[in-house]
Amino acid sequence: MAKLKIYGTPRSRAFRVLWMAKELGLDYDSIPIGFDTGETRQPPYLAINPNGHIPAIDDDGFILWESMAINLYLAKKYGAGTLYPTALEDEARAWQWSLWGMTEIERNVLTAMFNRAILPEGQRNAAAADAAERELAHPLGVLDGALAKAPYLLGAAFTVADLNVASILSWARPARIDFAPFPKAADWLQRCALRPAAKAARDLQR
Ligand SMILES: N[C@@H](CCC(=O)N[C@@H](CS)C(=O)NCC(=O)O)C(=O)O
Repeated sequence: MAKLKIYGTPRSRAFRVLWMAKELGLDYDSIPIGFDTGETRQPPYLAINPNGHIPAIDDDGFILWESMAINLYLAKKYGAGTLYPTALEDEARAWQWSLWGMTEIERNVLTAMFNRAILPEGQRNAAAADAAERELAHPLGVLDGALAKAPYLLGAAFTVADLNVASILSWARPARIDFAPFPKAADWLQRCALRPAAKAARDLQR
């Protein structure tokens, strides 16, 4: 059986998959394709992900792209009963939170991060960042409400649902999103970020 390959530099959404691989203790090869080098648009990589985006994985010949789908797959294959829930309803809620992170949170966190931290100062749009942060108030309130009821999104234990949402929200710090109105979400995000596997994945970014 060939070793799992994870495509994408750790300083990209591949971070999410590397965090999952670390949580699961997987043995993998990292292929640190960059998003700013043109490699994602070259034929060898387009054969892996025709969208030209990272991350993607090759799990013994099985190719998969889209960060949330990859993490749900890896968690189910290698972490059933721990990182991946066994009850049908909990599995559905893991999908719910993962899709929610991508559709309700990701774009606005990214907009705030680019306009507050990534773009050269002269190209930043402070109004766009502020508008994105205002848009985030409602979904972050939803997250805070869920975490007022239980320590983690599916209940007592950290699962793929937490990893997927927290990995998207790992951009909230450089985006300087104010979490003061969302104390439960802030506490949860910190607990997720302090996990040894999260730290190990962050170390790959240095
Ligand atoms: N929805 C995709 C988005 C992937 C994506 O846009 N990745 C960026 C890097 S974080 C990328 O590949 N950019 C380079 C490009 O589009 O050529 C996912 O979550 O996997």
